[in-house]
Formats: sequence, structure tokens, C-alpha cells
Amino acid sequence: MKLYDFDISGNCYKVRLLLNLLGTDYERVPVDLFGGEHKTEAYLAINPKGQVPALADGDIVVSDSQAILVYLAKKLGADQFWPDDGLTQAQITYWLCTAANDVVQGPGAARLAKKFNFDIDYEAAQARAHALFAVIEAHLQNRQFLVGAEPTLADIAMFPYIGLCGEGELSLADYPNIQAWLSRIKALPNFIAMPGID
Ligand SMILES: N[C@@H](CCC(=O)N[C@@H](CS)C(=O)NCC(=O)O)C(=O)O
Repeated sequence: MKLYDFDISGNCYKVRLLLNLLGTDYERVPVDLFGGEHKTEAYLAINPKGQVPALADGDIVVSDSQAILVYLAKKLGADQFWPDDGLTQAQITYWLCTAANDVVQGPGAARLAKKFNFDIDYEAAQARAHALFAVIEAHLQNRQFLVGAEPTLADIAMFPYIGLCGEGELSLADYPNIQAWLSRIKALPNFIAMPGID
């Protein structure tokens, strides 16, 4: 399998993290986002949205980090991360959607503003981030992971941009449950780091 990848992308990192946790070999294909490679004809043939990550598995191409996580969990038989029952999958999907929406608009946007100088309304991103943190903090009361007693795709999808929130100058000081959850994920066997998360 080939992962079209950008090292400082949290969306790419969540795919690398799952692959590593599962001990799966794959080929990393770096895509130079700063150089505009993701908008070239060659890359648009892989993902017409011109975004990373994308995963090629033979002739199959899957784009969007959340979709790739589901594909990999099914393909690699990682039932712990994507259990085979409808209610649990719905609960995990709630967090996959949260990762693709609220996380992007909150901690993701704050990071783009502060670390990469994007022209983004930082105060709005900060407010969205803290509203989201309050929801997660309450949800993690008496829970080890976001869904069930073991890590699932929900945790993998939510982890990167919350783990990177310091780069958006967002503090987790008021959220001890989130801090403990981040530490639990970092303690998983085969955990890997990325720039900004050690
Ligand atoms: N929902 C997508 C978002 C992907 C995304 O926004 N990727 C960024 C890098 S983190 C990107 O490729 N940005 C370039 C662009 O949108 O032009 C996912 O989760 O994979």
C-alpha cells in the first residue's frame, strides 16, 4: 500500500498512526504541499480534491483520512478499532464526523492561524476549540477512551489536532480528562510521533 503523505499534516499522521499501531508495512509517498504538488495533474488523478492523505492499495484509491481509517481497519481485520456492530460503529462515526468538522474548525484552524499564518479568524477558532474541548472533557469523565474500554478509530481520528493544539496556542490546562486521554494514546504499543507531538 502507498500512502500519499505530508509529514506535518495531522490528517496524514492519523493514518500513519493506525498503520503503525497495527504493525503494517506501507510505502510513504511524500507530497510537497508547500510546492503545490497536490494541485498537479498527476496528483489530481489520484485525488481530484487535491488533498492528502490518499491511500493506494493496488488499483483501489481511498481518500479522506476518516475513510482511510475505516478501509484499513476492515482490510487488516482490526476489529478492536472498528468493531462489527452497528451501534458501536455509529458511536465511532460520531467522532469521525467530529474530527472532520468541529476539530478542523476549532483546534485545526487555530493551528493554521498561529503556526502557518493563515488568514483565519483566530478568536472564532479559539472559541470553537474550547466549546469542543468542554464536550470531550465531559464525555471522558469515567471513560478511558472515546468509545468503549479500548482504543478505536474514534481515538485515532480525534487525537492528532488535539495533541497539536499547543501549536495553535490553545491550552489544555482546564481539561485534565483530555490530558489523561492523550497520555493513554501515547502509551499504546507501537505509538509513533509526528512533528509537534512527541
Ligand atoms: N477531510 C480530509 C481533509 C484533508 C485535508 O484538508 N488535507 C490537507 C492537509 S491536512 C490538504 O491536503 N490541504 C490542501 C488543500 O486542501 O488544498 C481528510 O480528513 O483527509
